[in-house]
Amino acid sequence: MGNSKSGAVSKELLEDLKLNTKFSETEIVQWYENFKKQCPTGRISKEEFQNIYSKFFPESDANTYAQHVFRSFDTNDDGTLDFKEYIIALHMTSTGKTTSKLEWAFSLYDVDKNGYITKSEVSEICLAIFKLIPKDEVGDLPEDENTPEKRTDKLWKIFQKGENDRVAEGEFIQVLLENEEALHLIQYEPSK
Ligand SMILES: [Ca+2]
Ligand SMILES: [Ca+2]
Repeated sequence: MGNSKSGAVSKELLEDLKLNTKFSETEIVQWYENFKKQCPTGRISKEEFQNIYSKFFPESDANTYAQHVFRSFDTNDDGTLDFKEYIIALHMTSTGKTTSKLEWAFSLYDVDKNGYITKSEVSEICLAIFKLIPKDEVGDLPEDENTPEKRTDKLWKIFQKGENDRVAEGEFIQVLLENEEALHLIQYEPSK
């Protein structure tokens, strides 16, 4: 018999994804077919990911932010996104419950993946976010968050941390669950 349908998603992976996301079998199979069509090698490189991502932000420079998003999705650190990483990412960022989204946000901000967020990591992501915001929208931002530095300071103050302190994942999630403003500051929501 063998594995004649090598193009199909394996049973183990399907079970795994059904368990770890709220997607149905039909959805996963459908996404897998699309994924294989767009990406016959079964893996998305960082460059391909940046290209795809940039299409959503034609008026700004999404490259730096896309690199960070890619890093946060590439959970096994091999420099490519496979189908599992892609689906889990999709689940966490679009349809996941708030906590899963915040877990993802934590991994986005934890640039060196050491389990803690420092102020310089917040500053790095804020810089990337600012490149993502179209120029005409930057002018509409409140005075105390209209530069990457101000935004970083404002966020860091909400976490009640000193310059050289760091934030652990549990703390990060708890603060964001309790603070609407922090939730707004950690991300860029396109206004249109
Ligand atoms: Ca990977
Ligand atoms: Ca870190």
